[in-house]
Amino acid sequence: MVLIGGVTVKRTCYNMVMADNLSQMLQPLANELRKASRVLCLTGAGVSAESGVPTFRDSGGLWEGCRPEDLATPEAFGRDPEQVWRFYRSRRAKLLAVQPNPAHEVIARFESRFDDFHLVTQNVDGLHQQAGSKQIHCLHGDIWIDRCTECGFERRVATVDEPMPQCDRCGGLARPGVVWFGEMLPDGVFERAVQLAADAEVVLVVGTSSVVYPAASLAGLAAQSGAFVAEINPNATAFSESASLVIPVEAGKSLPELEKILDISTSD
Ligand code: BV8
Ligand code: ZN
Repeated sequence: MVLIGGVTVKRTCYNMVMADNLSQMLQPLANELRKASRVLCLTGAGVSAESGVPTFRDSGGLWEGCRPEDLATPEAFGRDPEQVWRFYRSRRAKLLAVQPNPAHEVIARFESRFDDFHLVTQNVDGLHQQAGSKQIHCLHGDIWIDRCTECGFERRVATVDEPMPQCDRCGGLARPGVVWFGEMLPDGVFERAVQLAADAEVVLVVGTSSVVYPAASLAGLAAQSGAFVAEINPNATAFSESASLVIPVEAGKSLPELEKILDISTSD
């Protein structure tokens, strides 16, 4: 059974639930947030979708027509660095033309609304940082970092000019500063995220298909630790049945509405 917007429905009719209004669906989440100090937001590519950034697995997504193993693994880079850089350069070029959307902006403002708010993101696009999020933990790195494959030297870039960037320090070939499949996550980041998930009172899981591990284990850990876990995603995911509440509405619509509800109650 899945609780959607306060209505318990069998999973089979998940997509048929027509919520009479978004505000009513969000009430249980708003009630939990009003009482909470420790709030965690876990995001994936879907939070950037309304900025015009393609997700990975939706139709028209980044993986459509290609295999992650051919573009997002150390082996792929070793085999054909030129092809991998073409993939990342085209993503950087798209990102230069987009802005954070209202979902990123609400999440950034939540930092000052709750005593202890943290954002853990799988995204590498930098849009949360552009929207002002500071309490941010990046599980999969940053697409705007070039990291030398020889000496490890890192530099932040803001343009897309060099086809195969060379290290400023040793001239070695650079790679994008992201975590590829089969690679460990940056030291300590996941461990910190586990602690935040275990301690959180309320967790918002926004815009992720919950298929990539270990990131996808965080929402379940929070639920098992007693947190109220709300999933904000127009589609069912691998986590939906474990959520305390599912809001089947885009993040760019549901998060501003949630903030409005919380503002009303604080102004009462
Ligand atoms: C690891 C960065 C330990 C780069 C990414 C065999 C060998 C080795 C490892 C494994 C193995 N088998 C499994 C694994 C683990 C593997 C894994 O999980 N594989 C999966 C495919 C099964 N994980 C790893 O390898 C990780 N490392 O395990 O290290 C280790 C090491 C060695 C050996 C053993 C263990 C590293 C994984 C990191 C991969 N890097 N990206 C880059 O960006 O190019 S993955 C990439 O996909 C993202 O970073 C993200 O993490 C992941 C999932 O994507 P999502 O963000 O969820 O996006 P998606 O498109 O899937 O979904 C979007 C969602 O948004 C949808 O649900 C949609 O409905 C929703 N949506 C759309 N619009 C909206 C919306 N929601 C709200 N509002 C909207 N408007
Ligand atoms: Zn170097």
